[in-house]
Amino acid sequence: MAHVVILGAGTGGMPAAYEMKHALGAGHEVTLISTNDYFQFVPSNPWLGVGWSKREDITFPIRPYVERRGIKFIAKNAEKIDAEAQTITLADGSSVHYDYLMIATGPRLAFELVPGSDPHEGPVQSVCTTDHAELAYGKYQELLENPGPIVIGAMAGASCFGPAYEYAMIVASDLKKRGMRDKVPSFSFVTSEPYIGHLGISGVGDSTGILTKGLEEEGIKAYTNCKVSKVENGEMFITQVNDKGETVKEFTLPVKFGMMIPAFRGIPAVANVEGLCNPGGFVIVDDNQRSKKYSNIYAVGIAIAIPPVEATPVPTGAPKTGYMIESMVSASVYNIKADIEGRVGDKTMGTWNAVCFADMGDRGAAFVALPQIKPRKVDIFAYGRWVHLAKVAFEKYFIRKMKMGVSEPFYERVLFKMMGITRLKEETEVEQRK
Ligand code: FAD
Ligand code: DCQ
Repeated sequence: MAHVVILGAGTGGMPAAYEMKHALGAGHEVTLISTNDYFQFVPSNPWLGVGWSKREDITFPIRPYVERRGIKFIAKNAEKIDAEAQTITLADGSSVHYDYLMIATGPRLAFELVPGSDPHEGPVQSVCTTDHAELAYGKYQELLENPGPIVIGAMAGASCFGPAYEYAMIVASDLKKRGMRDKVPSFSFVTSEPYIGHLGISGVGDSTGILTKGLEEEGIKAYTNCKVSKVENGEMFITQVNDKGETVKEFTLPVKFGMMIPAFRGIPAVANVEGLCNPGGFVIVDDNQRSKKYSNIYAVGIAIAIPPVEATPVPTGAPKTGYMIESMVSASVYNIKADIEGRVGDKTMGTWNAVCFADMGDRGAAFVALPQIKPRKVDIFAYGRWVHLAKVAFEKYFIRKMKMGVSEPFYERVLFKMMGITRLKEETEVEQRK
């Protein structure tokens, strides 16, 4: 009997636990370990940051749902992984032995790279977690009482740009609804991207045109190729570079309320494993999601190292979006099962299709970028009210799916296949990844 441990119960880990248990059945043991005892639907966190959603709308307790499916659940932070001994030490000093480990620990938010940018320290907030988004909402309410300049955007080294645009647009939309847009003296969008709509993937469809127009219509002034060096006494210190990376301007922007997506790094317990990770603490995996160093460790989601789509003047990374993560999960589950069953050489790879919904207020943007690196077979950026409605529906659908304990229902597979999007290479062209 093999024991598979899935570390991290987020967008990757939660469906991974269900899929792994479903694949292995009663003959093997699956344990899910995660810091918090609740699941959060991360893509909806920006909504909490303006009070459009509440914690209870997008979170639920993990234990009853996974236990019903025969998965063991431990709500504790993993402090250390001993890859040689195959054990994980938890926050209370207890340890868990694994035969296979799937790492799905997501990002560590690297606020320390920009002094003064920690949401607990100053005006710059985060919407990356439910806790942070609630804190941001508190600060936003203070802004509504006493309006001042707003700065939203993404730090140097960020890879997840969608939520920066989302949050800028929903804050603008909320201010308008409250009749307060004109009380805000300045509203800026400061990003490390070389141009608006780059999104860490060299743009997709007309993302540049649509997002540039969207920011303009909301009266948000955009600054690209920017590196924020610190936030101090209500000022954001910014260095702007040209396409060669040479400094062209150093300036400050006043900020009463801000939200900047930080650079991500790997979480400490994973980053500290000898030979497992790149310098950023992201797990180095092969085409089959397996660690290049430890053959019984797999990794999915933000926790893995993927190269940037292109080098940019201010460093940026490539995003890892939901569908791509689910494709990594399906591939890992397949490969772990094949390995447990001794089917040597039987392995598969995820398609890593970049498909995403982003909400922009009463409208939204959806993109499909296959593959992530140009030239692409599919390159669509769609904008409209239907995307806003689709994202709202997707949140309900995903949360329901995570309670029911299914990872990719039949109709979902059919629907995606109609759009030419699949999770595993057998079902589509391998070179989509290449
Ligand atoms: P996470 O979902 O972050 O899960 C990691 C889990 O590991 C967490 O539960 C965490 O508590 C746990 N963990 C961490 N450290 C430990 C430890 N030491 N021990 C035990 N457990 C640990 N993608 C889209 O496709 N569409 C979107 O609209 C979208 N919106 C996004 C909005 C925001 C604000 C952000 C930040 C990202 C968004 N993404 C979106 C990108 C991506 O889909 C999400 O970041 C996604 O949650 C990443 O999944 P993950 O499983 O890698 O990590
Ligand atoms: O898992 C997903 C997820 O949560 C992390 C999202 O965040 C909201 C997503 O957007 C997945 C799978 C998605 C993708 C949802 C399907 C988008 C389909 C877009 C079709 C566009 C055609 C132009």
